[in-house]
Amino acid sequence: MTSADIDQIVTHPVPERLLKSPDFPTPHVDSMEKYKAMWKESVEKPKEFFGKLATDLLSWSKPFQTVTHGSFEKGDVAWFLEGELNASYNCVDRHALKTPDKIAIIHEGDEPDKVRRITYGELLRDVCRMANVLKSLGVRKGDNVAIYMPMVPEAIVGILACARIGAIHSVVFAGFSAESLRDRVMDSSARVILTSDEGRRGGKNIATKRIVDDALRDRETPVEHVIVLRRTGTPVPWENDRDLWWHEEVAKARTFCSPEPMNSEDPLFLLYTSGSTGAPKGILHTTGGYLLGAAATVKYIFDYHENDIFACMADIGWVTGHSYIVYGPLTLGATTVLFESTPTYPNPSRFWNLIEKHKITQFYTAPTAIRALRRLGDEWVEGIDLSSLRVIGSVGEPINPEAWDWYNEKVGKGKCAVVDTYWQTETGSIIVSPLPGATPTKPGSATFPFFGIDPVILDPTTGKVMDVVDETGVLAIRQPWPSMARSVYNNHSRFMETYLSPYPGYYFTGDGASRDKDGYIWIRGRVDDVINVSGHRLSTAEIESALVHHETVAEAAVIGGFDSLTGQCIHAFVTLKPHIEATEDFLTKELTLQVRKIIGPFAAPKRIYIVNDHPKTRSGKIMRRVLRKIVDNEHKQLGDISTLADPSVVAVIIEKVHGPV
Ligand code: 6R9
Repeated sequence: MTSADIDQIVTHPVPERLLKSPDFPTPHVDSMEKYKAMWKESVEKPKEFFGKLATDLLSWSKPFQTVTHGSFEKGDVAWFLEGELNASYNCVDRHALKTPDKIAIIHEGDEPDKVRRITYGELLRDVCRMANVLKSLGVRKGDNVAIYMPMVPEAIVGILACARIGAIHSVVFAGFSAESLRDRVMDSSARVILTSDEGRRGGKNIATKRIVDDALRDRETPVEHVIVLRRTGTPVPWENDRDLWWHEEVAKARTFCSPEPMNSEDPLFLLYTSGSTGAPKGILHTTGGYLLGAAATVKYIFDYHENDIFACMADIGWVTGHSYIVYGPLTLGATTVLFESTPTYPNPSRFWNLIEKHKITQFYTAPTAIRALRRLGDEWVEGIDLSSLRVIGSVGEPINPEAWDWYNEKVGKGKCAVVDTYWQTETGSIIVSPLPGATPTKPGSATFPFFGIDPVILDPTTGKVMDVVDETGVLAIRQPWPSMARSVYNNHSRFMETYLSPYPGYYFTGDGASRDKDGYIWIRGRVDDVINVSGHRLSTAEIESALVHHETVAEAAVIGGFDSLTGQCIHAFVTLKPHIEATEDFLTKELTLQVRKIIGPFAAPKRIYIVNDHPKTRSGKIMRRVLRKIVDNEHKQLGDISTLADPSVVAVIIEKVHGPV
């Protein structure tokens, strides 16, 4: 969007209904003045602000003395230093003790009539049992456990059981291939994997256990045990000295396990994510700060009140699932919805029926789902009672104003707060977003920083703060906040190089952004080699490496092109080794399979072009910028290509992509 486009955008005031209706609770922050005052205090007096918030929202078994310590320069950020707490105690016990019969999890199964409701009392027993199973297998504080599971309540039980005994969980999205799973298991030295016989999604069975078996086959791995949940009952191969049935093990276990007191800075989990270069990074989050960020954002950004039904549609394999299905809502004692299916199964009314059936108050999904449902037609959302909703959220990629308007009008009926929430795996929780009762919104803008976040837009070359309206620079954060990642697992120097060294004194997000004349922040997408397909974060380097692993491929260049449904899509340009005799059709199929096998189905390129050569500089660097312009139909404005070693390559590639001119 250009600045002229931004000027056309209509500003939406806070919906009257949220502020005035006797049927709704008063928002926690109900005016822009209040937000501004709170934000100012949070960045100017973080010790007071977060010290109080951490005492209000979390239960500590030993109080902290020092609220915040360390700096970006030194890379030694720490929060609530001497404090001790346990995340599972905060998410389960304290609510189970007070309101054991309150529903903690509503599980909406793949088939709409399969609903399970789990109370806090039941959750406590289940978590304790699993924690005891892990202990009986020798898992101790600081050990790693991998979780490769479908969207079933036991996945949450597994996560919280790890947290209870101080084991570090590493959830791997169940769409990742065996090879990706193996890489993550090896990097994190996981001793145990939690999985299921199969998963169910959109009416289909997914062979979860088989992928785990493949990941562990023929290699020395650190994995001693695989605990298998029976989800579908389909028979699966079994390794007697390694595999254990979940139901058999928990049946033997005691129903109480005391929570391990953890230092605020003890690791809570790892979550692997893609960056511009190299292998995926195990982003490390610690206990106190992370939990506070997750809980505080549910409270303020989703304006959570007791008795709300909170529904986040993400997968638990992504950070959004961690913070907004599990840790945020459960820390506050909320009822959280766990959705096993897809937005279109058995038909495109599924989300809306879900809201109506469970009287959901906060609903959180991704722009790609909103765009897909909008395309399928309004009839799927009309006539369904969505009046329980107060806040509807979007996350994962920039939301285009058309999709925002549709979401606001058709789903929110113009009466809900729409929160476009910007954040990352590394930030732990939302860092830029409107607040429902306070912020007038502009479709496409994530608006203003959350408490404790002091964002700046830097000139990418000089690293100086840009105080210019509507000019895009790189988004950086000026001071530490509680839920930021502390490190990359076993690779702190990579953490420093990626986030803290590029612009000394700042945390670098990797996203481009601008501010408009009213101070609203507009996120412009990644400035590095990360591609965002349907909100899934992929690195060009990873896909290229999967392609060149194929025996026919000499070199590969991968770029993100524009896609009206998925935001971006993957285009791969591949050169072959000499004397390859296969047809293009055969090869493109082969190479697609190759990427699916090495990374996972969601990383498959939309188009693969077999080319004779890449546009390269004289020093041999592939100019991806040129490929990007060709794919996005901007090859008339290629800019300066005089540095290319062989400019004639460009015409050949244009013809390949767009056909003969
Ligand atoms: C939470 C999550 C992070 C990247 C991030 C940015 C993009 C996320 C966004 C958004 C524009 C939003 N992103 N939310 N861009 N507006 N509201 O998605 O984490 O998977 O680590 O991806 O996603 O590019 O840098 P993660």
